[in-house]
Amino acid sequence: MRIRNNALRSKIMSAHDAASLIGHGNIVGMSGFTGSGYPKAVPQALAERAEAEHTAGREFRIDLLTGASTGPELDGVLAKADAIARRMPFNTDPIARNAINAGKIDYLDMHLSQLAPIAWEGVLGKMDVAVVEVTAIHENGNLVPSSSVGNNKAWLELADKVILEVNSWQSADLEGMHDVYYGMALPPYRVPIPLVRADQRIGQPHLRVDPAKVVAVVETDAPDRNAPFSPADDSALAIAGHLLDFLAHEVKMGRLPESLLPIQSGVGNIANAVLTGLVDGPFHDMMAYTEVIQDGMVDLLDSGRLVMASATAFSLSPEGAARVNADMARYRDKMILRQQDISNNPEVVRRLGCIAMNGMIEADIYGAVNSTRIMGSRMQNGIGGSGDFARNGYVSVFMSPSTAKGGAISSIVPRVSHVDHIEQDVQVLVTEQGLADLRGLTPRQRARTIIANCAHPDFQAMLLDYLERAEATSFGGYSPMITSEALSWHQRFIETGTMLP
Ligand code: 0RQ
Repeated sequence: MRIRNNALRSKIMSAHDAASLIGHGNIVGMSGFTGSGYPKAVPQALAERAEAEHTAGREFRIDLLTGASTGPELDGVLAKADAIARRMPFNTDPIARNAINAGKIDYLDMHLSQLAPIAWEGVLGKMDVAVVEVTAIHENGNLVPSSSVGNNKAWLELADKVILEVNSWQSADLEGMHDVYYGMALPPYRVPIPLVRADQRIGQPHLRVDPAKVVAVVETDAPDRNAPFSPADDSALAIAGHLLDFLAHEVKMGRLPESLLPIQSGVGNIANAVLTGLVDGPFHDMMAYTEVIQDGMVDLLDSGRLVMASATAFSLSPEGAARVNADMARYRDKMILRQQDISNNPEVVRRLGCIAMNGMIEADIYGAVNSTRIMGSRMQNGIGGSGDFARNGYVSVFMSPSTAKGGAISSIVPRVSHVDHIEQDVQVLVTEQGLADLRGLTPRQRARTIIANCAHPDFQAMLLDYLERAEATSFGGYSPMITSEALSWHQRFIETGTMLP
């Protein structure tokens, strides 16, 4: 039996009835991080309710806060029903993305470590309702978290009302994998987080909730819905190869131990190719201190090369989820899921010295990185955790194929069209063409290195020509720039569909 507390058992109701407890204009905190651990029934019932209200000529929209991206049964259905007024901190859902770019959803793209503290500060308004998926409820009312922890601790504490979804699809053996830390406070009462190793537990395996706040318990049996796994292409394999050579070189130079330092890795097929490459690499006794556990991370654990993965959520393909669920009792000893204000905490990332490895949309010749806005204006996903790790990591790596849209776009440009990561936060750039180690280089040296090592041959001469003319004519000589031309490649793409002349 998953719901073992009698008082909470008496609150079991349908998703439809639970959704009726959420009102128009409410600020709602929901669970969910990269397609795992999000509520699956109440958001769908809420979307139906919003549609009915709209048909009746009444307004119905909520402010929606989560951990990160969720699934089609949450962001997708609510965006389709035009039920989201304000959304934060991260989204990957295509329907919600279109609404964000059409100006129909007010979207706040935020560092994932910062949402819980900012919510605690009170600047976002009073949270009305939390809707949180859990694996089970204990006799004493403690909650066994599900496949993500995200911001659930904060939402359970901040919301006036709590709706719990108890999902029996989640493995009961998840119990014991989580580490929820109750020592966080706002300044001036903030104290050091006592976490000095990635494999350390500093909290407790359960979430607490005030039972008096729980207004509904909904039973579900539905899978997390993550994108299926796409195998690594040649470009991803080449990027992984360059990065693994770099790490081996750093070990040889004595700048990294043979076990490396705790790795952080984004999602997508490049990240997976890097993790798969590490399976065959020379490194051993590695640990991960990261946001998400993806398929490649599970391969790395199974290989024995990785001994512990600390994250806030799973981000597994359907096959990956089935594989981990079938063997959860074994994985429980090799994985720790923490709340995201710990998994992504700048203090901890800096202390542990994480190797941050993230994807990007584009970088400029000086190494500033755009992770979020296509052509400077169209939101793709969001900064996610990349900023939490990039600024505070021991080494900060950004990776991308050197071109996009079939070669029409160069990922290395004179000037990025939007800045997420300033040049000081970007130490290594990698494309399939090669790797640029930018540490210790001046802007002019960075530009030469990036153009030589990372740019696609179709764009290399154009970039060099721009740099040389900038060096000759720029207003200032520190990071030479032709202001009237800096974004001309983007403008050409917008007008003609290609950055090529
Ligand atoms: O668009 O699908 O319309 O063709 O951008 O690009 O190649 O699928 O790349 O999935 O690795 O995502 C930066 C978005 C890369 C991701 C980003 C277009 C391209 C495609 C996606 P289409 P790909 P990936 C840890 C840390 C921020 C969050 C983060 C991201 C689409 O890595 O969201 O790091 N990062 N989190 O065609 C125009 C370019 C382009 C371009 C790609 N230069 N110009 N369009 N595209 N490059 C993980 C978490 O936070 C959980």
